[in-house]
Amino acid sequence: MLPPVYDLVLTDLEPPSDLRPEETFIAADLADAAAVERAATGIDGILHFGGQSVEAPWETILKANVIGTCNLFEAARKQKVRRVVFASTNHVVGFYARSQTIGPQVLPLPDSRYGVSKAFGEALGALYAQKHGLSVFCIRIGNVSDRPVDERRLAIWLKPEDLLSLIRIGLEREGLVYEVVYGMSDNVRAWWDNSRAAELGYKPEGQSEVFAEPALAAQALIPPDIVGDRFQGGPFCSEEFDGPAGQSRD
Ligand code: 15L
Repeated sequence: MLPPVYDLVLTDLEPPSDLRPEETFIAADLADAAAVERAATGIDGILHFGGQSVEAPWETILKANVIGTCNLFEAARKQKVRRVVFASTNHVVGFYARSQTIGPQVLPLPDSRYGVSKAFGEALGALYAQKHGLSVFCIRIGNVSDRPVDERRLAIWLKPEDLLSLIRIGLEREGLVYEVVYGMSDNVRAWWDNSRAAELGYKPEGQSEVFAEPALAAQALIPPDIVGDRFQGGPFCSEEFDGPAGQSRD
């Protein structure tokens, strides 16, 4: 939990059941530009974690993650919000092979319509940072959970406390214009070079290797996935896959 230095205004379609007395809630659909702008009024920094967070039909992705993210950045510009932390995803680069180590500057290779929409959000953030002076911090989140639950998650796990550290960098780091970092803990099996995050002050405390034994035991019970096991995005790559199975950029 963030220390109480922020007044939190939460927004979603429905109020959360665990809303605290000190938090304010404003109902808003991301696809409703006027509602999003109302929610952004008087706000210093936005954590954009809303929208569709897994694969879905185009119609859903378009409304929640494309139109919704446009509305979000436009509301931030009009209301002079200084900072946006954008929850991006590892699925922007899901079709890189697990044998590769990639940094944030590689070409996007999305593994899903969802991944494409997050690549769009990152690009939109760059536009608003360069053209309109917002500070935009994109976190390509791996998997946030109490513990990594399978072999893939040993590489991409993000301890919740480490996500908070990254969010604080996005909200508080001086001079930040536009950055993309990976949202992962201190994982020895990582596929990502997160040195830029370290330069910005990120010191992850979680170590996925502590959970290697149960995660690998759980993996042993999962049927092999000829495509998903080869690529970083896992099952997001194999879902609807009908290309040549050996194709990759490595
Ligand atoms: C994501 O982007 C999803 O939001 C999350 O639910 C997980 O599926 C995660 O990726 C993952 O790759 O494990």
